[in-house]
Amino acid sequence: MKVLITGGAGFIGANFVHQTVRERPDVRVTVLDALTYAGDRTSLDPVADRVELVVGSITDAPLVDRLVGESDLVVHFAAESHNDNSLNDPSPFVQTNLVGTFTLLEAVRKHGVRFHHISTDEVYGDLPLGTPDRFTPETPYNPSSPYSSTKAGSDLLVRAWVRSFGVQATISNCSNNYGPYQHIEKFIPRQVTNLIDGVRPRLYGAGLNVRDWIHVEDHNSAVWAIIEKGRVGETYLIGADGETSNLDVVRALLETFGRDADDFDHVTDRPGHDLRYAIDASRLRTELGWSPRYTDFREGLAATVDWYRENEAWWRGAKAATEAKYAASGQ
Ligand code: NAD
Ligand code: TDX
Repeated sequence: MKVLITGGAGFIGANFVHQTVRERPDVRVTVLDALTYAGDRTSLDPVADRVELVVGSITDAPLVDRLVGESDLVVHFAAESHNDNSLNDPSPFVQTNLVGTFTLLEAVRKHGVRFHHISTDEVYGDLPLGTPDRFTPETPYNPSSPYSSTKAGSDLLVRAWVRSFGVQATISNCSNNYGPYQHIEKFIPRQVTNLIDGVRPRLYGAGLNVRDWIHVEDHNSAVWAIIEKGRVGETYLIGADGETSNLDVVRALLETFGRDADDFDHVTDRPGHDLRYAIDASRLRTELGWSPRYTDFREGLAATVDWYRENEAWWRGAKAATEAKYAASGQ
């Protein structure tokens, strides 16, 4: 089987490529990635002999048409993915997340290729703090940021192409991922690399916002379960019951580094900051028999800290510029 993986040089996509090469010797992998600031070809070094990397954009219709025409399956990870960036400049989010997804859908429609669309729980907006409510596939869309609204729009394009054109597609909406190869602009790797540098972690606002953390390996095993066993046209929510407040994440990291529990700073809050995400993944567990391997968040976090300690060469080059961008927003 020949699989086209968009965004395969980014965080989740690169981990998906590694997992696929490791566990599925019959699969031939082509990655289409524009290598934006968030993409890194060295993330594919460990599997370079098994993967063809095409550097290009998912908005390039002739290129997308050719690559999709040569594939049996497209797994679509490519996106502009960071909320804070979308607040500074939404334009690339509209281009990549909406126009890029449209371009892929037109190609899979023409060539009759199976499509899996990777999306986020942020399309549902947020939940109140301190309630048992969780997102389900029936929760109405209510995105808050330019990032999440363009992801919501891309999901709706997929649904329409399924219904109107009979495209063979599935969608997954996953909660917050952590693990190796995540860009250091994101919350956990930003604080981990700060702590490696002896810098205090930075919490937006009071730090009471809650995210439902899942290890990237578990997200990706769920994606394969959906591709192999999921019903076409269906939406699956992916989550591993990992609800934790940002404050508790920072406290866990401080403990791992042997630092005082209050050794952090509160900084300017994110405008429109979603309060809480929580996923009800029962469809995935009961229908598809999926379950996560990383059930202890503390353990997964400690392994992730070790990875950033051991792979400083991978992230060091981006650290100063990333922090300069945050400093300009008082964060
Ligand atoms: P990332 O920013 O680390 O990687 C995105 C990749 O897409 C990069 O390699 C980048 O170069 C590439 N890319 C960007 N624009 C492109 C374009 N126009 N053409 C081709 N490639 C392009 O993102 P991530 O965190 O790995 O997220 C991957 C997917 O998973 C996204 O669709 C995101 O919405 C979704 N998702 C992420 C999370 C999370 O916690 N990170 C959770 C749920 C869903
Ligand atoms: O320095 C920080 N301090 C802080 O308190 C940063 C960078 C973030 N935060 C907070 C904001 C969020 O409440 O931490 C939480 C997580 O922030 P991000 O890592 O930026 O993730 P989030 O905005 O929740 O979105 C992530 O999960 C859903 C991914 O970036 C998205 O791509 C995915 O769709």
